[in-house]
Amino acid sequence: MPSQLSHRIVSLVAWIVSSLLTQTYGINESRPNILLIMADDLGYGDLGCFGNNTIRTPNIDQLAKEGVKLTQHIAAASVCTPSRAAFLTGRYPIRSGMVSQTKKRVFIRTGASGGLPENETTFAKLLQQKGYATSIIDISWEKPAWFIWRQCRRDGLDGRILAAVDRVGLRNNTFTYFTSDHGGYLEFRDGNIQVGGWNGRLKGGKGMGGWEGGIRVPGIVRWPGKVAPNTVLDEPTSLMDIYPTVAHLAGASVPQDRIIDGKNLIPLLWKDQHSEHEFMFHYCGSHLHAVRWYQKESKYKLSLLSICRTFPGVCV
Ligand SMILES: [Ca+2]
Repeated sequence: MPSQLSHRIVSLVAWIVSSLLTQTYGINESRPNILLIMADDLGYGDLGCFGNNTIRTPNIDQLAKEGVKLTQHIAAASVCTPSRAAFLTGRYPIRSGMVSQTKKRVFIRTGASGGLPENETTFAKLLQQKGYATSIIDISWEKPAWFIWRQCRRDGLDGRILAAVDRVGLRNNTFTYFTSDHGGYLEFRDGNIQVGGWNGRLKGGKGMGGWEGGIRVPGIVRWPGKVAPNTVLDEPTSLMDIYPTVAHLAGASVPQDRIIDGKNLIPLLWKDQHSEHEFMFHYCGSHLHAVRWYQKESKYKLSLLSICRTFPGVCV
């Protein structure tokens, strides 16, 4: 394992975009609090509610039971930096320049030069303009980490965040979302033990932009009284969809001077209709590796390149 990766192999990032200070900010009570939880490198098969029968993840399983499980939820990239940039901006990372022409595809440290261009507008900025208070919590810890212990620990942290929402009586007025930034890192091992996540039946993993194991991730939405509990949604959705979705919830408009690739999830969650994503593009760095075409009852995926290595930062 590259030593520079060791400091943040496991992390859980929670964006708490909150209207907790409703009176202070004058936010209409019809606008929900927004809690976004992103796990790092969590594979499609790492959760009980997504088919794992070895690792206990009762808190996230309960969240799924109380909300909608997105089974075709796709990250815009198969490594951290471009995936998170797309999540924050609602745009494919190639539009903002958050992709690499070289084999190095991630920023390892926040102090590195570069980063998200200043003319990009994150969803946090949109919501702040509508009076929301925003916050981000980054929970990281060092490896060791026996994989099952790590996943249970991660689930426990998720549970504490969700319990805190309950404790202050905000469960029913909080839009809660859970996902991972990309698929599990299959080659990350501690001796003979695989510690980098499991992508279930999906082929490929972290670093593989054209294969499902690299880009399809767990997705869960809970909004009591607003979205039906214990529901499974098989329509194609993207992490980029969160951008227009939370903008809609806050009554904000998305920028009109640029293309937003995400689609508002609310119509899909509220009505029995099809995804607005007709095409989804799957890149490895700046190279297009696959295209997903979805037309109502028909689903196709064209794989353009199948040679990929999963080692982070390398894509051929
Ligand atoms: Ca990651």
